[in-house]
Amino acid sequence: MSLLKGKNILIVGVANKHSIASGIAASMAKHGANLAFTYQNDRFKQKVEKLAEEWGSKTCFPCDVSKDEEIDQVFKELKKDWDGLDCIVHAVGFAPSNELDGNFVDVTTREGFKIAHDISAYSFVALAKAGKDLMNERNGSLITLSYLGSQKTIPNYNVMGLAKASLEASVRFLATSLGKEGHRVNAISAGPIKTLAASGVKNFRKMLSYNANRAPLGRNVSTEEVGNAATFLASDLASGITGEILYVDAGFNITAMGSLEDSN
Ligand code: NAD
Ligand code: 0WE
Repeated sequence: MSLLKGKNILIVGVANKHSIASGIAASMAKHGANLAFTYQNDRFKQKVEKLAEEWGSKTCFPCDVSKDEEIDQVFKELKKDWDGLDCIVHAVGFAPSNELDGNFVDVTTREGFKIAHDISAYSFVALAKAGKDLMNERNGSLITLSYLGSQKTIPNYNVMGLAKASLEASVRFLATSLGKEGHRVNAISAGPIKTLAASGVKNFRKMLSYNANRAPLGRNVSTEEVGNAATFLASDLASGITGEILYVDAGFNITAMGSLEDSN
Protein backbone atom coordinates (compact mmCIF):
# COMPACT_ATOMS: atom_id res chain seq x y z
CA MET A 1 0.00 0.00 0.00
CA SER A 2 1.31 3.42 -0.84
CA LEU A 3 -0.48 6.09 1.21
CA LEU A 4 2.91 7.35 2.41
CA LYS A 5 5.09 6.38 -0.56
CA GLY A 6 8.07 8.72 -0.92
CA LYS A 7 7.39 10.44 2.40
CA ASN A 8 10.28 10.93 4.82
CA ILE A 9 9.14 10.62 8.43
CA LEU A 10 10.98 11.14 11.74
CA ILE A 11 9.61 9.17 14.70
CA VAL A 12 10.50 10.29 18.23
CA GLY A 13 9.46 8.05 21.13
CA VAL A 14 10.23 4.41 20.40
CA ALA A 15 11.41 2.67 23.59
CA ASN A 16 10.46 -0.92 22.75
CA LYS A 17 8.04 -2.88 20.55
CA HIS A 18 5.11 -2.00 22.84
CA SER A 19 5.56 1.76 22.37
CA ILE A 20 2.75 3.66 20.66
CA ALA A 21 5.53 5.03 18.42
CA SER A 22 6.22 1.44 17.33
CA GLY A 23 2.59 0.91 16.30
CA ILE A 24 2.90 4.13 14.32
CA ALA A 25 6.20 3.05 12.73
CA ALA A 26 4.79 -0.34 11.72
CA SER A 27 1.75 1.22 10.06
CA MET A 28 3.75 3.95 8.34
CA ALA A 29 6.34 1.42 7.07
CA LYS A 30 3.54 -0.78 5.75
CA HIS A 31 2.18 2.22 3.86
CA GLY A 32 5.51 2.90 2.15
CA ALA A 33 7.13 5.63 4.28
CA ASN A 34 10.89 6.08 4.71
CA LEU A 35 11.49 6.21 8.45
CA ALA A 36 14.13 7.66 10.77
CA PHE A 37 14.15 7.31 14.54
CA THR A 38 15.51 8.88 17.66
CA TYR A 39 16.11 7.19 21.01
CA GLN A 40 16.28 8.90 24.39
CA ASN A 41 19.77 7.68 25.36
CA ASP A 42 22.22 4.77 25.09
CA ARG A 43 19.93 2.56 27.14
CA PHE A 44 17.53 2.40 24.18
CA LYS A 45 20.06 2.49 21.30
CA GLN A 46 20.31 -1.23 20.44
CA LYS A 47 16.61 -1.91 20.84
CA VAL A 48 15.59 1.00 18.63
CA GLU A 49 18.23 0.15 15.99
CA LYS A 50 16.97 -3.42 15.82
CA LEU A 51 13.34 -2.36 15.54
CA ALA A 52 14.22 0.28 12.93
CA GLU A 53 15.75 -2.41 10.78
CA GLU A 54 12.50 -4.38 10.89
CA TRP A 55 10.79 -1.32 9.47
CA GLY A 56 13.41 -0.97 6.73
CA SER A 57 15.38 1.86 8.36
CA LYS A 58 19.03 2.22 9.29
CA THR A 59 18.65 5.79 10.48
CA CYS A 60 18.68 6.27 14.26
CA PHE A 61 19.99 9.20 16.29
CA PRO A 62 20.22 9.86 20.02
CA CYS A 63 17.96 12.65 21.22
CA ASP A 64 17.06 13.66 24.75
CA VAL A 65 14.27 16.15 24.00
CA SER A 66 15.17 18.26 27.04
CA LYS A 67 18.39 19.25 25.21
CA ASP A 68 18.21 21.78 22.34
CA GLU A 69 21.68 20.77 21.04
CA GLU A 70 20.57 17.14 20.65
CA ILE A 71 17.39 18.20 18.83
CA ASP A 72 19.37 20.45 16.46
CA GLN A 73 21.87 17.64 15.81
CA VAL A 74 19.08 15.27 14.69
CA PHE A 75 17.98 17.59 11.90
CA LYS A 76 21.57 18.37 10.92
CA GLU A 77 22.19 14.62 10.48
CA LEU A 78 18.85 14.03 8.76
CA LYS A 79 19.70 16.70 6.20
CA LYS A 80 22.68 14.58 5.10
CA ASP A 81 20.43 11.58 4.33
CA TRP A 82 17.26 13.26 3.13
CA ASP A 83 16.54 16.19 0.81
CA GLY A 84 13.50 17.04 2.90
CA LEU A 85 11.16 15.93 5.63
CA ASP A 86 7.40 15.30 5.41
CA CYS A 87 6.37 14.37 8.92
CA ILE A 88 7.47 14.44 12.55
CA VAL A 89 5.86 12.07 15.05
CA HIS A 90 6.24 13.12 18.70
CA ALA A 91 5.34 10.30 21.12
CA VAL A 92 7.10 11.40 24.28
CA GLY A 93 5.76 12.13 27.74
CA PHE A 94 7.30 12.16 31.19
CA ALA A 95 6.72 13.35 34.73
CA PRO A 96 8.70 12.23 37.80
CA SER A 97 6.95 9.17 39.24
CA ASN A 98 6.17 10.83 42.59
CA GLU A 99 3.93 13.30 40.72
CA LEU A 100 1.71 10.47 39.47
CA ASP A 101 0.83 8.81 42.76
CA GLY A 102 -1.40 10.63 45.24
CA ASN A 103 -3.69 13.60 45.74
CA PHE A 104 -2.93 16.29 43.10
CA VAL A 105 -2.47 19.25 45.40
CA ASP A 106 -0.29 17.30 47.81
CA VAL A 107 2.08 15.61 45.34
CA THR A 108 2.55 18.34 42.73
CA THR A 109 5.82 20.27 43.01
CA ARG A 110 7.31 23.25 41.16
CA GLU A 111 10.16 21.05 39.87
CA GLY A 112 7.84 18.20 38.79
CA PHE A 113 5.54 20.66 37.03
CA LYS A 114 8.51 22.11 35.17
CA ILE A 115 9.86 18.73 34.06
CA ALA A 116 6.45 17.42 32.96
CA HIS A 117 5.77 20.50 30.85
CA ASP A 118 9.29 20.60 29.42
CA ILE A 119 9.43 16.95 28.30
CA SER A 120 5.76 16.42 27.47
CA ALA A 121 4.72 19.75 25.90
CA TYR A 122 7.59 22.11 25.12
CA SER A 123 9.52 19.36 23.34
CA PHE A 124 6.84 19.25 20.62
CA VAL A 125 7.27 22.97 19.99
CA ALA A 126 11.05 22.50 20.03
CA LEU A 127 10.87 19.76 17.37
CA ALA A 128 8.61 21.94 15.20
CA LYS A 129 11.02 24.87 15.57
CA ALA A 130 14.09 22.83 14.68
CA GLY A 131 12.43 20.70 11.98
CA LYS A 132 10.37 23.20 10.00
CA ASP A 133 13.15 24.23 7.60
CA LEU A 134 13.67 20.62 6.43
CA MET A 135 9.90 20.46 5.78
CA ASN A 136 10.04 23.60 3.62
CA GLU A 137 7.85 23.40 0.47
CA ARG A 138 6.69 19.89 1.41
CA ASN A 139 3.38 20.52 3.24
CA GLY A 140 4.58 18.75 6.35
CA SER A 141 2.55 16.97 9.00
CA LEU A 142 3.34 17.14 12.71
CA ILE A 143 1.68 14.60 14.97
CA THR A 144 1.75 14.26 18.74
CA LEU A 145 0.14 11.91 21.29
CA SER A 146 -2.21 13.17 23.95
CA TYR A 147 -4.55 11.72 26.55
CA LEU A 148 -8.03 12.53 27.90
CA GLY A 149 -6.45 13.68 31.18
CA SER A 150 -5.92 17.01 29.37
CA GLN A 151 -9.69 17.64 29.44
CA LYS A 152 -11.07 15.72 32.41
CA THR A 153 -9.59 14.61 35.72
CA ILE A 154 -8.27 11.06 35.96
CA PRO A 155 -6.97 9.60 39.26
CA ASN A 156 -3.19 10.08 39.61
CA TYR A 157 -2.68 11.52 36.11
CA ASN A 158 -2.17 14.80 37.98
CA VAL A 159 0.44 17.16 36.50
CA MET A 160 0.54 15.10 33.27
CA GLY A 161 -3.03 16.32 32.68
CA LEU A 162 -1.84 19.91 32.83
CA ALA A 163 1.07 19.12 30.51
CA LYS A 164 -1.26 17.41 27.99
CA ALA A 165 -3.59 20.45 28.11
CA SER A 166 -0.56 22.58 27.24
CA LEU A 167 0.43 20.11 24.51
CA GLU A 168 -3.06 20.32 22.96
CA ALA A 169 -2.94 24.13 23.06
CA SER A 170 0.48 23.86 21.38
CA VAL A 171 -1.17 21.86 18.59
CA ARG A 172 -3.56 24.76 17.94
CA PHE A 173 -0.93 27.49 18.16
CA LEU A 174 1.55 25.53 16.00
CA ALA A 175 -1.19 24.79 13.45
CA THR A 176 -1.89 28.51 13.21
CA SER A 177 1.78 29.43 13.21
CA LEU A 178 2.84 26.93 10.51
CA GLY A 179 -0.35 26.93 8.43
CA LYS A 180 0.87 29.55 5.94
CA GLU A 181 3.82 27.30 5.12
CA GLY A 182 1.41 24.46 4.41
CA HIS A 183 2.28 22.39 7.46
CA ARG A 184 -0.47 20.66 9.42
CA VAL A 185 -0.32 19.95 13.16
CA ASN A 186 -2.56 17.44 14.92
CA ALA A 187 -2.75 15.24 18.00
CA ILE A 188 -4.09 11.76 18.52
CA SER A 189 -5.69 11.33 21.93
CA ALA A 190 -5.25 7.62 22.56
CA GLY A 191 -7.09 5.44 25.04
CA PRO A 192 -5.01 3.66 27.69
CA ILE A 193 -2.52 1.07 26.39
CA LYS A 194 -0.07 -1.07 28.36
CA THR A 195 3.29 0.41 27.35
CA LEU A 196 6.54 1.02 29.23
CA ALA A 197 5.26 4.45 30.36
CA ALA A 198 2.10 2.78 31.68
CA SER A 199 3.92 -0.08 33.37
CA GLY A 200 4.93 1.98 36.40
CA VAL A 201 1.41 3.29 36.92
CA LYS A 202 -0.55 2.08 39.94
CA ASN A 203 -3.80 0.21 39.12
CA PHE A 204 -3.21 0.43 35.37
CA ARG A 205 -4.92 -2.93 34.86
CA LYS A 206 -8.01 -1.62 36.61
CA MET A 207 -7.96 1.45 34.36
CA LEU A 208 -7.82 -0.75 31.28
CA SER A 209 -10.87 -2.73 32.34
CA TYR A 210 -12.74 0.43 33.46
CA ASN A 211 -12.17 1.95 30.02
CA ALA A 212 -13.05 -1.19 28.10
CA ASN A 213 -16.29 -1.63 30.07
CA ARG A 214 -17.47 1.95 29.47
CA ALA A 215 -16.26 2.56 25.92
CA PRO A 216 -18.90 2.32 23.17
CA LEU A 217 -16.81 -0.34 21.42
CA GLY A 218 -16.57 -2.32 24.67
CA ARG A 219 -12.81 -2.81 24.44
CA ASN A 220 -9.49 -0.97 24.51
CA VAL A 221 -7.48 0.19 21.51
CA SER A 222 -4.20 -1.21 20.20
CA THR A 223 -1.01 0.53 19.14
CA GLU A 224 -1.80 -0.70 15.61
CA GLU A 225 -5.05 1.26 15.63
CA VAL A 226 -3.31 4.40 16.85
CA GLY A 227 -0.68 3.77 14.16
CA ASN A 228 -3.27 3.63 11.41
CA ALA A 229 -4.78 6.94 12.56
CA ALA A 230 -1.29 8.48 12.47
CA THR A 231 -0.78 7.13 8.94
CA PHE A 232 -4.02 8.85 7.93
CA LEU A 233 -2.97 12.17 9.53
CA ALA A 234 0.45 11.98 7.82
CA SER A 235 -1.08 11.17 4.45
CA ASP A 236 -2.51 13.49 1.81
CA LEU A 237 -5.96 12.10 2.70
CA ALA A 238 -5.84 14.43 5.74
CA SER A 239 -4.76 17.52 3.73
CA GLY A 240 -7.67 19.56 5.09
CA ILE A 241 -7.16 18.69 8.75
CA THR A 242 -5.05 20.79 11.11
CA GLY A 243 -5.16 21.88 14.76
CA GLU A 244 -7.32 18.86 15.54
CA ILE A 245 -7.35 16.40 18.43
CA LEU A 246 -8.38 13.02 17.00
CA TYR A 247 -9.62 10.55 19.63
CA VAL A 248 -8.57 6.93 19.09
CA ASP A 249 -10.08 5.53 22.28
CA ALA A 250 -12.91 3.15 21.29
CA GLY A 251 -15.24 6.11 21.94
CA PHE A 252 -14.60 6.35 25.68
CA ASN A 253 -14.37 10.17 25.70
CA ILE A 254 -17.87 10.77 24.30
CA THR A 255 -19.68 9.08 27.17
CA ALA A 256 -20.75 10.63 30.46
CA MET A 257 -22.53 7.48 31.64
CA GLY A 258 -20.90 4.66 29.74
CA SER A 259 -22.44 1.77 31.62
CA LEU A 260 -24.72 0.99 34.55
CA GLU A 261 -23.22 -2.47 34.88
CA ASP A 262 -21.48 -1.90 38.25
CA SER A 263 -24.36 0.08 39.81
CA ASN A 264 -27.28 -1.16 41.89
P1 NAD B 1 6.63 4.56 25.94
O1 NAD B 1 7.28 4.45 27.28
O2 NAD B 1 6.76 3.41 25.05
O3 NAD B 1 7.11 5.86 25.19
C1 NAD B 1 7.47 7.04 25.85
C2 NAD B 1 8.74 7.52 25.20
O4 NAD B 1 9.13 8.78 25.72
C3 NAD B 1 9.91 6.55 25.41
O5 NAD B 1 10.42 6.17 24.15
C4 NAD B 1 10.93 7.39 26.16
O6 NAD B 1 12.25 7.08 25.81
C5 NAD B 1 10.54 8.78 25.69
N1 NAD B 1 11.08 9.86 26.52
C6 NAD B 1 10.82 10.15 27.83
N2 NAD B 1 11.58 11.19 28.23
C7 NAD B 1 12.34 11.56 27.15
C8 NAD B 1 13.34 12.55 26.94
N3 NAD B 1 13.74 13.39 27.91
N4 NAD B 1 13.90 12.63 25.71
C9 NAD B 1 13.52 11.79 24.72
N5 NAD B 1 12.58 10.83 24.86
C10 NAD B 1 12.01 10.72 26.07
O7 NAD B 1 5.09 4.90 26.26
P2 NAD B 1 3.88 5.32 25.30
O8 NAD B 1 2.66 4.99 26.08
O9 NAD B 1 4.06 4.75 23.96
O10 NAD B 1 3.99 6.90 25.24
C11 NAD B 1 4.06 7.64 24.04
C12 NAD B 1 3.14 8.85 24.09
O11 NAD B 1 1.79 8.41 24.11
C13 NAD B 1 3.31 9.73 25.32
O12 NAD B 1 3.19 11.08 24.95
C14 NAD B 1 2.13 9.34 26.17
O13 NAD B 1 1.76 10.39 27.04
C15 NAD B 1 1.10 9.11 25.10
N6 NAD B 1 -0.09 8.35 25.49
C16 NAD B 1 0.05 7.13 26.08
C17 NAD B 1 -1.10 6.41 26.42
C18 NAD B 1 -0.99 5.07 27.11
O14 NAD B 1 -1.95 4.66 27.76
N7 NAD B 1 0.10 4.34 26.96
C19 NAD B 1 -2.37 6.94 26.15
C20 NAD B 1 -2.46 8.19 25.54
C21 NAD B 1 -1.31 8.88 25.21
O1 0WE C 1 0.69 9.70 29.26
C1 0WE C 1 0.74 8.60 29.78
C2 0WE C 1 1.99 8.15 30.47
C3 0WE C 1 2.47 9.24 31.36
C4 0WE C 1 3.67 8.98 32.21
C5 0WE C 1 3.88 7.79 32.89
C6 0WE C 1 4.99 7.66 33.71
C7 0WE C 1 5.24 6.43 34.51
C8 0WE C 1 6.69 6.29 34.93
C9 0WE C 1 4.56 10.03 32.39
N1 0WE C 1 5.61 9.92 33.20
C10 0WE C 1 5.84 8.78 33.86
N2 0WE C 1 6.92 8.73 34.69
C11 0WE C 1 7.33 7.59 35.30
O2 0WE C 1 8.28 7.62 36.10
N3 0WE C 1 -0.40 7.83 29.73
C12 0WE C 1 -1.59 8.35 29.11
C13 0WE C 1 -0.51 6.50 30.38
C14 0WE C 1 -1.05 6.74 31.75
O3 0WE C 1 -0.26 7.14 32.74
C15 0WE C 1 -1.04 7.35 33.86
C16 0WE C 1 -2.38 7.05 33.54
C17 0WE C 1 -2.39 6.66 32.18
C18 0WE C 1 -3.59 6.27 31.40
C19 0WE C 1 -0.68 7.78 35.12
C20 0WE C 1 -1.67 7.91 36.09
C21 0WE C 1 -2.99 7.62 35.79
C22 0WE C 1 -3.37 7.19 34.52
